[in-house]
Amino acid sequence: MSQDRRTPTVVSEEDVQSYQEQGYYLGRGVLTADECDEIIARAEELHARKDVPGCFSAEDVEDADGDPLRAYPRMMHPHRVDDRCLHYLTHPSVVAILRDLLRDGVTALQSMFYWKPPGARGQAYHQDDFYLQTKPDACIAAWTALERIDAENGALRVFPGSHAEDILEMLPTNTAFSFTSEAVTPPSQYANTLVEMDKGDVLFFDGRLIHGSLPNVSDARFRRAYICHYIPESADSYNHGYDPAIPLR
Ligand SMILES: O=C(O)CCC(=O)C(=O)O
Repeated sequence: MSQDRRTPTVVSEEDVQSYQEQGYYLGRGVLTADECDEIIARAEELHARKDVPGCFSAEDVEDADGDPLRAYPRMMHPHRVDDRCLHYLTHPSVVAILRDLLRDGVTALQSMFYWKPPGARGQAYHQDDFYLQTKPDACIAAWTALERIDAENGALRVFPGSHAEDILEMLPTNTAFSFTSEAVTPPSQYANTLVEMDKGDVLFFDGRLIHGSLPNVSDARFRRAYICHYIPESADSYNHGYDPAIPLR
């Protein structure tokens, strides 16, 4: 964890301490309903234009073969093709909380939009820094609920305190339940907790926190989320496959 170089401005000292101990902080009502609706509208436009490079093809969407995630694949880095998605990656309310939790400046590395339509599989347990490889301190996720999210439509499960672990081995997992094919086995001392969220809530979590998501078992509810990753300004190294990085100070 970084030295305490900054005094928190929007998050209480208790909440910063809890983030350091538990590995996550749930910010309630960080974005307004209108802001969430704007992100969804931008995603709908990109999806209609099939205009997020490398994410999905017209054939996938038109010939989904019963897989809701082929019709509605996650979109990677929409901020690179859409100015409003860039705005939300760098949203002042989100960045202020990130700075408080990290007690450092931040650099944005990634945005993703998940539709998670009815019937979609979840994502198996993992640690984000398996991918982002941030050192010496972890990256941080800002995971925004764009609508009500609960056990039925595929909420996140996190293992409080598990960010104390190093990066764990990823092993093959059951792809009937997860759209990713590898997972970590959470050490037995950690219990998981379901994170229910309302529209506009943002879950901030440490890149070493073990987490994953449930399948969406609802009949008709999507579970749309805007998911962004950042690294501390003081990071010595990270996976440069995520460049170009956007320093936010
Ligand atoms: O939103 C989800 O279903 C899982 C997302 C996740 O675990 C991640 O982005 O690291």
